[in-house]
Amino acid sequence: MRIGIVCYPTYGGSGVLATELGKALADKGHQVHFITYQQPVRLDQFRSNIFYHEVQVPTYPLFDYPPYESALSSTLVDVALNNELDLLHVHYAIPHASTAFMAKKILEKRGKHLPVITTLHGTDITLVGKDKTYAPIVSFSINESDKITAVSKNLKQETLKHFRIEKEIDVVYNFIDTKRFKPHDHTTPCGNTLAPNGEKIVLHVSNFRPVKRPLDVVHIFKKINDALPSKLVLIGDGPERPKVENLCREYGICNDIHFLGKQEKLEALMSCTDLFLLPSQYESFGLAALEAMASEVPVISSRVGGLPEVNIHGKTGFLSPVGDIDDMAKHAIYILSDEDRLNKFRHQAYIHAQNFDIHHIIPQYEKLYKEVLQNQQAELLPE
Ligand code: GMT
Repeated sequence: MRIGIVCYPTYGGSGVLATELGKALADKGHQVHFITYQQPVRLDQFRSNIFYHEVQVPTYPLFDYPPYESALSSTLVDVALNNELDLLHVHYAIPHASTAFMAKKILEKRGKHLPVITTLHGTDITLVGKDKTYAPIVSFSINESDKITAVSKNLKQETLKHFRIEKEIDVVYNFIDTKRFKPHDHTTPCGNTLAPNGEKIVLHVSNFRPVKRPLDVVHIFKKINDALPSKLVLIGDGPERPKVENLCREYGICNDIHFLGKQEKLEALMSCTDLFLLPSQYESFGLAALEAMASEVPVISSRVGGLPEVNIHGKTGFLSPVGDIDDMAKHAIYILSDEDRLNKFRHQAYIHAQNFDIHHIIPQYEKLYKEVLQNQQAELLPE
């Protein structure tokens, strides 16, 4: 198949997922065309069957807001025609689903039918999408998609709760490449560098937006650090980071915290970690938690959104109410304070993560693609 993929090219989970999906489809022989405003972060090296089309957004003195959606729609039309795309798979509803709809309509006028699959990722529904500024276009463009998928059962329910959706939503879970994110390797040098005296290493990875509650991470770590020798590794960057740094200073624990900023080779760092913290206000799924679990790292998270579908309480880690720092710290100390217990949680996290192996999930997307193409052929046949 010739597949167009539209996503945010930045460090967010939806862009990561879309890029990994495209790479896996290309490895299976599909021709994959990424259409984004910059090269997706995980599209970092040459691979056959992958093409990248940059969306150019011309500016003009009249524009306070350059019309990105128009530029994207026009690029989609151009790429679809010139590369004979069979379908378009857009990730994150805003503005990708509505721009895809516009492109589809333009293409219809030119005699080309281009089915659109929309994958909902999270805040495109739960935060931004349901804001009344965007809600009408979100619900319209979701309903106009030929297939809709959500990355967890919870996100499907949230979508049905907030929007009048007239179509079936298929749940297709996020996935990980278990060859890339794999078990703890005690010989990796990063452990020695980050924790030279054998301290336990606690990790948090996010874009440091308020929804991730990164301040809770520091509060939880302070309690862990009071109980046992430990280091906190923070990966990512975003608006809450200055507050996080201030809190470390207030607590006087900056020497035990490593701010590593944005990192591309996450797997190397995850593999030398002992525990992953994700105390978010909401997560439709929590891809970073799954990557940690596949690396044999147990997870302490909030009990919210799709996290209970990923992190199994008492097995792969623990879940606590949002903001319950004491409970999260208690669970973290429980896991970290006993080596046998830690190893048991590690193993259970690893085993559960295998359910989300890329090889189980890619065929589910391929099946949906085949369905939309068959439906389209059936619609085009004369009665
Ligand atoms: O919605 C966002 O926060 C952005 C989005 C992203 O691009 O990172 O994250 C969402 O999609 C990820 C991939 O499907 C999920 O793993 C995240 O849980 C989800 N984030 C939220 O729901 C807050």
